[in-house]
Amino acid sequence: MSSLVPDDVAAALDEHGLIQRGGFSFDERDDAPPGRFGDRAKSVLLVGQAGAAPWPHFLRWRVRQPDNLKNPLDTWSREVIGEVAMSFGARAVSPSDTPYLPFQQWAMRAEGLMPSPLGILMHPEYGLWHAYRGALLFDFDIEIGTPQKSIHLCDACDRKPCMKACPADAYSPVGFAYEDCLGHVRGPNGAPCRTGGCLDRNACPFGTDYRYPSEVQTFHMASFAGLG
Ligand code: B12
Repeated sequence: MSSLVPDDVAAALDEHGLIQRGGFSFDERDDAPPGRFGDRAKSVLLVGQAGAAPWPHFLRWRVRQPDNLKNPLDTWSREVIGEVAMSFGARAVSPSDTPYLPFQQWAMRAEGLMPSPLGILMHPEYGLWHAYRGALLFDFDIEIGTPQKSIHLCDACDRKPCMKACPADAYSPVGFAYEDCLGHVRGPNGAPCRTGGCLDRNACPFGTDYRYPSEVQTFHMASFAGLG
């Protein structure tokens, strides 16, 4: 298959503020999800965002939707990525599809990323300010280079401020204390998290040019904490 496919996909995604986040061909050992016609997919191309670039595109779409629409960002992502998938003969999947697909494992393989102490993958340029909005599953191999091994910024970060800013100490080396985080965010002292986003994530010194604006952080926190 043409090596132009990923570039063409990238151009189509760009119209929505989305970017192509690398990809790979599944090998025999992979538990590959079904492709467009139900057989095991041959390859995957990840779709995501750097910083809050899709936000204005999402907002323009949002004003035309009912106010009470559930999971609007997921709905928008499925709609636009679904259209791109269709025009390239792929099947679109979402990070919210259940059973959950291993998006972070795919991303580590596609872009050579490693997890930060928070569980969010650390990107050498975007820091913690990036995410995945979907993936395209192809029934053929795509020609896409193996990612270069990038430096893992957390290795050189001695102070680890991301482990010290949370008032509920929700992130620790043993994992993420989901209930403690939720209790704090929803509680009387949770206003800074509700309006400014996760304090630990914001304490990271890397990729700050890509930090989501507070409007976007408020939106994500409301959806995470069921406040919307
Ligand atoms: C369920 C889920 C959660 C759960 C539980 C996480 C968990 N313990 O696994 C909860 C609700 C706690 C959660 C929270 C958040 N999540 Co979340 N989550 C997911 C989801 C939908 C499924 C995870 C899963 O089980 N995958 C299936 C397994 C088989 O795949 P995997 O690749 O092996 O999964 C890895 C993760 O589970 C990871 N992991 C384990 N514990 C935790 C904890 C956190 C906080 C994170 C981020 C990852 C993580 O380790 C696994 C092995 O590599 C993924 C999307 C996806 N499909 O993966 C997003 C995902 C991992 N989350 C993401 C994010 C950004 C968050 C938040 C930081 C922000 C937000 N969405 O509001 C919050 C943290 C809250 C805060 N303080 O801000 C991003 C991470 C992007 C990145 N750059 O790496 C993902 C990929 C969604 C996306 N659209 O991009 N999440």
